[in-house]
Amino acid sequence: MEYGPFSHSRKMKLVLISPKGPLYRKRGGIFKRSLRYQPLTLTTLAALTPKDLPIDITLIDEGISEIPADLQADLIGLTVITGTAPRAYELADQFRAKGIPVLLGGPHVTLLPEEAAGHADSLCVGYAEQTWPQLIHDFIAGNLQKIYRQAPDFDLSDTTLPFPERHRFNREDFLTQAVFEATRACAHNCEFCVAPTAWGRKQFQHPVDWIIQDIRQFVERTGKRKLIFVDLNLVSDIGYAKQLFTALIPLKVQWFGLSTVLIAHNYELMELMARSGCKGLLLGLETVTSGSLKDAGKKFNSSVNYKELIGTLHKLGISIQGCFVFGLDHDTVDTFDATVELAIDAGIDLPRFSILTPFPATPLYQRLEQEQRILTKDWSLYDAQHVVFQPKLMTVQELEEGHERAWKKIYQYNNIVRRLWNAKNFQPLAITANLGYRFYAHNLHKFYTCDWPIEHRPSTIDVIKG
Ligand code: B12
Ligand code: SF4
Repeated sequence: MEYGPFSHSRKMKLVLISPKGPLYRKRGGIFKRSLRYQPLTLTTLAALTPKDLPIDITLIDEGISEIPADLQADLIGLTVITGTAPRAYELADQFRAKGIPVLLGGPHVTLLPEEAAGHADSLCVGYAEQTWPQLIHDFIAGNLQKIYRQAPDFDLSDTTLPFPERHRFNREDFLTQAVFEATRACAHNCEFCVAPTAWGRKQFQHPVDWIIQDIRQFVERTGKRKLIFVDLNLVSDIGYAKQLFTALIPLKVQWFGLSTVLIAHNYELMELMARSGCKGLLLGLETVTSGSLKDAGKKFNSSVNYKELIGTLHKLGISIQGCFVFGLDHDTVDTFDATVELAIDAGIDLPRFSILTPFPATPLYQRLEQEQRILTKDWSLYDAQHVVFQPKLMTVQELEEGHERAWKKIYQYNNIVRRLWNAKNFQPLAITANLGYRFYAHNLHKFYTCDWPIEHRPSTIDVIKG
């Protein structure tokens, strides 16, 4: 559909939506509203919207609130990850049928623009810091292009970039508003990871002064000093990480973030991290199976003794959310119990298990497709909790059941106690978080039930026989 120039006789109504994901497919969702943290994507896009134009912006996180049936909008933007793509397309088709132009952006659109194009008036591929203001100007001028692509030389070094407009959401609706991002993308190249495929391996870094100013203003406005960094790998560039951590010290904040286990090789950095206020780290431990790390293109993890690293971080006052993935090519039915044992023995404060997911366009997806092991392209099942490919040394059923069993076992009361005892972590926050995850573990099957009966899914033997 073609759209003419936007009339300036009234304010333009722009609505930005984060569609609900698989976790929320069941009415009410698995988590209470207050257990979700505020999405940074929408507040970032709101901030980037040109301020010289009369635009009224509404943000909707469908994970916590319904989209009004009578939603009025001149333009709607949807952010799309693979698991939410079917829902995003459904919404986009409905809005377009009512004559409202729709824009799609986000990781899934960046991975599969040709597919997304069938559901949108325009696409934003890659990061939108430069393209979004242009897109809005073009729309108002009646000159909307079909696709806006991140320029090859794009980076985040512009010190005049606006800070995310977190205040646009109701603070009470979220566990926290204190969501920050200093860097994007990661220098590594793990076979299953979306980041290198979608955005390349370049280091995208906001200037340290920029992120510090964003945090300072937030602390002054809200009085809150507990922050989350959503950066995929905060220590991807050690020089940058050191500058950032040093600059955080005077702010006296406490923060939680993500890192690779390679931090084990740099005690000075771990110590600086702790002094800067780090209280929790999410570590991609991935697997205990020898051979699987190589399968995942993550051999660098094998240089680290997980138990020692976790012990060191605990001594520095840093709790660990340890993430494991099941279904790599060397994994067998024995992998589940072995992983649970390691998590208990190492005293991982909060273990998380996912099922290996070949997100489209990643090297893993391409390899499995070549090996004819992709079992479904129903993207709503690409949520890291369903088996969508044929595992090598297990059946689909064994992988799905083993994953669920591992969740239940690691969050049995006795195992929570053993882990936290080994971690010497008796803080109320750790206990509450474990009880929350215990609830999740025991309800996993209810919330992730899919319409693909397990008895109809192929087994290893079927697939190998072809
Ligand atoms: C924070 C986060 C979450 C939060 C999200 C909730 C929240 N309230 O924030 C939580 C922890 C709940 C989460 C959960 C999951 N996540 Co997540 N998450 C992230 C993370 C780390 C940061 C996202 C973010 O805020 N970035 C900052 C913003 C500013 O960047 P951005 O979103 O990319 O947006 C920019 C551009 O992409 C573009 N853009 C984005 N959308 C749009 C829309 C329009 C219209 C336009 C114009 C532009 C545009 O403009 C922005 C500015 O440049 C990303 C990794 C990453 N760094 O991107 C993974 C990531 C998005 N998650 C991922 C996954 C897989 C999941 C889970 C399935 C994992 C799981 N095991 O459960 C679940 C599914 C959740 C669901 N909805 O169903 C994958 C998505 C892969 C894919 N192809 O789908 C990512 C990319 C991580 C990865 N490396 O694989 N996640
Ligand atoms: S280290 Fe983490 S963020 Fe980086 S490519 Fe590997 S999985 Fe992705």
